[in-house]
Amino acid sequence: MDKEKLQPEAPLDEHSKQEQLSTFCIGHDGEKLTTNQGVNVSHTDDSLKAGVRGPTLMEDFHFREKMTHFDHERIPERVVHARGSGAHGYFQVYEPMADYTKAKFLQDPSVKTPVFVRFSTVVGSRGSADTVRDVRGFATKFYTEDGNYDLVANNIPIFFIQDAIKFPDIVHAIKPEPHNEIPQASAAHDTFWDFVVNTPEIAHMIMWLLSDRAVPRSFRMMEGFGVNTFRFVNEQGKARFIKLHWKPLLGVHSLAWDESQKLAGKDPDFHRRDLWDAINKGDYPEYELGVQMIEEEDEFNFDFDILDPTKFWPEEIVPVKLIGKMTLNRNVENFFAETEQVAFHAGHVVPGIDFSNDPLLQGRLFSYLDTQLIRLGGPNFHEIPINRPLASVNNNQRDGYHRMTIDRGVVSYSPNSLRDNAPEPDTENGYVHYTEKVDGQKVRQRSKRFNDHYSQATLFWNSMSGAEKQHIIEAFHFEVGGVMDKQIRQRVVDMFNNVDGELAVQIAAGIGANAPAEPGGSGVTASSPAVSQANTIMETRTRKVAVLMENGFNYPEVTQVISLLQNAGVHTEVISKNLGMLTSVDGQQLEVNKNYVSAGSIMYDAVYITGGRQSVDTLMTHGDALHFINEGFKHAKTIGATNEGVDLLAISDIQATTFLAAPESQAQLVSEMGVVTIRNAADMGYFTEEFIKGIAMHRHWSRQKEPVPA
Ligand code: HDE
Repeated sequence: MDKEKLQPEAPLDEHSKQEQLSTFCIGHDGEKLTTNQGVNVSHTDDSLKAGVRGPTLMEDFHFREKMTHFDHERIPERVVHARGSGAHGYFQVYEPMADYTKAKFLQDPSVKTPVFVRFSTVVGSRGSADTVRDVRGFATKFYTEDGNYDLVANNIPIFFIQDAIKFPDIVHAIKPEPHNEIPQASAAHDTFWDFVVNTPEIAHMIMWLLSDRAVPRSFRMMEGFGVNTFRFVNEQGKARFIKLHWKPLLGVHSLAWDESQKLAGKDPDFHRRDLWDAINKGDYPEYELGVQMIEEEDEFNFDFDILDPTKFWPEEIVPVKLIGKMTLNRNVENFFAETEQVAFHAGHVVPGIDFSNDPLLQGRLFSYLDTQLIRLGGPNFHEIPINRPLASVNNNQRDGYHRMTIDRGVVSYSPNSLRDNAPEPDTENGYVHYTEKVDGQKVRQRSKRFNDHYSQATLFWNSMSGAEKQHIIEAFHFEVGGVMDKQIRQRVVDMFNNVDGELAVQIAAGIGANAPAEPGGSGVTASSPAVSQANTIMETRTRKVAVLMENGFNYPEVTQVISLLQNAGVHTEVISKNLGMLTSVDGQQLEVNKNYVSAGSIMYDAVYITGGRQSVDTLMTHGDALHFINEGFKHAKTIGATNEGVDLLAISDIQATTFLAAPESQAQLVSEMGVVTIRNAADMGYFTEEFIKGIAMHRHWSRQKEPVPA
């Protein structure tokens, strides 16, 4: 009898998926051009014609094939999360998790389980900009020895709605309006806010969506949240409710809203490029996997329903246990083959991970498979290389569009005797659904325990720093400012008065609406410090500094600063009016990385102006250099200048609101809200140390930036 396996079983390691993928890779180097039938082609620049000016002939099979293939090159983009960026890596658990789950990839700290991650925006089309205000997707496929496990997460821990049946409605409301397909990748329009004011359960998610979380600095600097409640089940069959989280080692950081809008024009691929470049440089993004666990018997011991996806479990109440780390260390070979064709599914689980009755999750379980059938053209998408498990696949499923496997033998049914009943169910290690007791009437209703829509929205608001609150208010002004219907605008104010009275007053002021008649609020006074980005990890590693200079710069000065920055893991780029080489006072040369036309302060975390009389005198005549400084200051970035470089800050608009080192000061460092200057100094050590501290703080939101134009 035929007992061959479809895939050989080999010990799984970090490289297993790469090895499997490489069997499908083709380079074409040094090869002759052929048709898809392998026939060599002699000429591809002219079609076959009847006479040099005559009509093209149907007989030209090369032309027909080339054109037909081209005509069919596109597949439907994802209905949501269309724009994405992928990367490979591996995951390692810190210690065996057997007490909680039997999932094999969570047992052995020496095993590196291969993973593929796809980050995405939700609303925009495939070609939309990366930096728009939106939720970010953070989907991870673990190729485990027990089969594929997908953790299909977002960078916000809760969701817009409580029941998946509302998903088509919310997506229709937020997508561009159907009559004119405006606006692209934006919630700032009538249909979305019309849906909002008619859907109280959305209030909490709107608070997160209008917060800094929705404009991340980098995919490398955002959290991931599985959102839905799942279960861990151990070998003894004991289950616990869980929520899974990714925690970036670089902390959680965001762009300024003005910056993200400008980046959408200057570099629409900002996040994609950032991820790609970081991996190429060896700055591998790392995230710890965290789990929150609730015992089954504690299911009803919280003042929120643990199955309600519009609620998070505050870390202060349910601590996050960090159980492993993921490292992304390899870019894709081919975007379409990997990032576009990867198919995630919230229902791809392995033994040890199980579902809950969260009504949003239940609906997701249907949607993901269904959407892949249309997007990837049939039921065999699991055979596409990026989707193939490393565990062997054996079953009696057959045929269908694009079937790759050649199933041997005559048996494709069970039970059978012709093949000893193979492939046979694995009664020992096969997946067994958790035996949860379910009892109820068939009803189209929602639990009353899901009815509190404002308490956690207030909790979130209470947890924000002053700057974060200000950003939320400004985001309301922008988003609701884009709504034409004045009634809807007024209803937004009234709705968010349920969250916080002062918030509602502030929203009203910016959108031409009336402040609420009655002071509002939900009565919640508690906060959850863990959700504020003011309390995140502050890091310098992988940050980017723009160094502004021209001919006649001070070589020892700038090279000392650059090398000290590099030691702290900070990258630098030299920006000047023109590309090419710049010559220092003492005849040394440095290459320019970008000119003002191709770069902008928005692409960097900090700006540094180095000394050298001639260099700074030239910079002082460049409006672009002054704009660079004003804009960087406005976006609360760290700004540093040494020696003559301080003169440039002194004629920029920032001098009105900040202290700078005075011309006569002798090597005295002045550091104020992220503006770091020193004059008459030869050693840059002290300056750079302070400059690095400023960069580590990410942004200096509390500085006085209102009067500075940019
Ligand atoms: Fe998704 N979601 N979703 N979603 N989702 C899709 O599947 C859906 C939800 C998430 O990079 C679709 O392959 C329903 C929550 C990510 O390929 C679709 C509901 C969370 C991605 C779908 C939700 C997510 C998707 C579209 C219940 C965070 C991108 C294309 C209301 C935990 C995966 C596709 C990738 C993609 C349905 C809610 C995350 C249509 C019905 C909650 C990261 O199947």
